[in-house]
Amino acid sequence: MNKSFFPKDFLWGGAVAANQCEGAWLEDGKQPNVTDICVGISTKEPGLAWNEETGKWEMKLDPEKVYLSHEGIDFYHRYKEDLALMAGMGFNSFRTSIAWGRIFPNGDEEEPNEAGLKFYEDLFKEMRRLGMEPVITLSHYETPLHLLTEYGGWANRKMIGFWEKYIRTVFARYSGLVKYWLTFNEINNMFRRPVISGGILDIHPADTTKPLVITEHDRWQSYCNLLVANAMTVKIGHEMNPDYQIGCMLSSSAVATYPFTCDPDDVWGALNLQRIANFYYGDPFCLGIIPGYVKRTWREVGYESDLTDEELQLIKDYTVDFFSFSYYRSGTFSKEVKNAFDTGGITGKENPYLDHCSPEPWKWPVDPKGLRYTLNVLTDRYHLPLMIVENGIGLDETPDENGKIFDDFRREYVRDHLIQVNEAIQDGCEVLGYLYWGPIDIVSAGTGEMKKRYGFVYVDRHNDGTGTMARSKKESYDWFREVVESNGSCLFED
Ligand code: BGP
Repeated sequence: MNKSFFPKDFLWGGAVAANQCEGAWLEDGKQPNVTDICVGISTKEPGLAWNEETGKWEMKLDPEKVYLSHEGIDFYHRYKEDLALMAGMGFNSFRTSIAWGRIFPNGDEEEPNEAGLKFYEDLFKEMRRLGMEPVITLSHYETPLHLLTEYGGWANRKMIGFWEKYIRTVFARYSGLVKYWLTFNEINNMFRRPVISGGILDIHPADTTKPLVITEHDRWQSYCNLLVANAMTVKIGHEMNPDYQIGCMLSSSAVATYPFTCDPDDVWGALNLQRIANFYYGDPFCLGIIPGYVKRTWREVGYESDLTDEELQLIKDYTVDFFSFSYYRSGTFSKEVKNAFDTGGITGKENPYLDHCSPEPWKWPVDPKGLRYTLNVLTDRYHLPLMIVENGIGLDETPDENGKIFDDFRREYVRDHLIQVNEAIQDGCEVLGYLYWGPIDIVSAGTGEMKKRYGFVYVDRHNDGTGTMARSKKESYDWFREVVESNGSCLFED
C-alpha cells in the first residue's frame, strides 16, 4: 500500500557532532579532545608523540596537515543561522553532541567550565525556540585528550568516575531543555578505532612509535568499563529526571550483513559479523547480558573480566530506553575475503544485486531495503523503540555558475530509504524518528575532509582550509522540507 504510516509525533530532523561542526577547538576554556589530533578517525597517524622525559604521550600536530575540525564550519559562532536553516526545513528535532572537553577541559577537574555549560544551554534553548527537540550525544568521539594521555582512557576504571561527574553535571544543567540523550556514539566501532572512537591509549606502550596499538586486555577492559558507564548513565539519568529517555547509539550498517552464498560458512560468518560488529554492545545495552560469544572470545584471548557482581547487576537492571543507530549501506560476508570497515559500515565482496553506489571516490553501495531489514532485525532482537540518528550520502559537490547544486542523487537516496522506513513501520517496528546525517555540510568523520558533503545546505569551505564559510541551499533543501511538512505523505503522491 503506497501511503504514509509515519506517526504524527515522528521526529524529523538532522544530526551533526560537535567535533565535526563547532570549530572553536580551544575557545572559552576548551582543551583538545581526541579528534582534535586527527584528520579523520580513519587516520593511521594521530598527532601524538612519546615524550621520553615525562614518559607520556603528548599532542604533536603535523604542520603539513590541515586539521579542518579545529574550525569546523564555525557552528560555535554561527549556530543561530544554521538552526534557522534547519527550521526552514520544518525540523522538529536536531541531534548534536556535547564536547566533553568544553565541560571538563581535561576531564579530571573537580569543577566544570561555566563557559562551556553556557554555550550548550544557549544552543539547546535556541533549538527549542525554533521548535526542535534536542537529541544530545554525550560522547561523539570527543573524549578529552588528557584522559587518554594521563590515564589511558576507557581502559582505566577511573574513567567511570570522570564520566559520572560529567553526566551528573550536564543532566542537572539541561533538565527541562533536553529529553533524549544518547550515550556513546558508535561505540561498537571502538575495536577498529580504539584511540579515536573509543578513547583508549596504551600509556605503557611496548613501541613508543605506535600510538594506535592497544593490548587485548585494554580492549576488553574498556568494553567492561563502558558497559558499567552506560548502565550508570541510565540509572543516574532516570534518578535525576524521570522524563529523560536514554538511548544507546550503535553503528548498525553491519546488522545488514548478507551471506554472499548459501554456503553454511558464509551464513555463519554473516551472523558472526553481526555479533562482533554490533550485537556485542547491543546485547548488554538492551538485554543486560554479556553474551556467551563474548565470553568465548575472552577465553580465547586470555582476558579475565573484573566486573563485580554489583556491576553485573547494574548492567542487568539499567538497560536503555531506546536503540538509536546509524545506517548507511549493507554489506556481505564471504569466507573468501577478509572484511574491512569504514565509517559507513563493512566492506567486502560487492553485492551483485545492488544496482548502484555513490559516485567516486567513496562508492558506498545504496541499499534502502537494508534499512528495512536492519529495523526489523533490531526489533525482533530487542523489542525497543528505534531512532535512526544517521542516514545520508556524502558527495563531492561544486556549485554551478549560478551557485546552485542539483543533488538529485541525495534526494533519491533519502526518498528510497524513507519508503523502506515506512514499510518497517507497517512491519511493526516502533520508529521514533529519522534524523538525516549531516543536514549541513560538515567535516567528514572518516576522512577529515570537507569535500565529502552530506548537506541539504552547502558550506563554502574546502579541504585546504579556504572558503568564506557562506551557507547556501542545495536543490534537495526544499524537497526535504516538503517531506517533513507532509509527515512523509508526499513520498507517496504521484
Ligand atoms: C559515522 C559517524 C558520524 C559521521 C558518519 C559518516 O561513523 O558517527 O560522525 O561522520 O559516520 O561518516 P563520514 O563522515 O566518514 O562519511
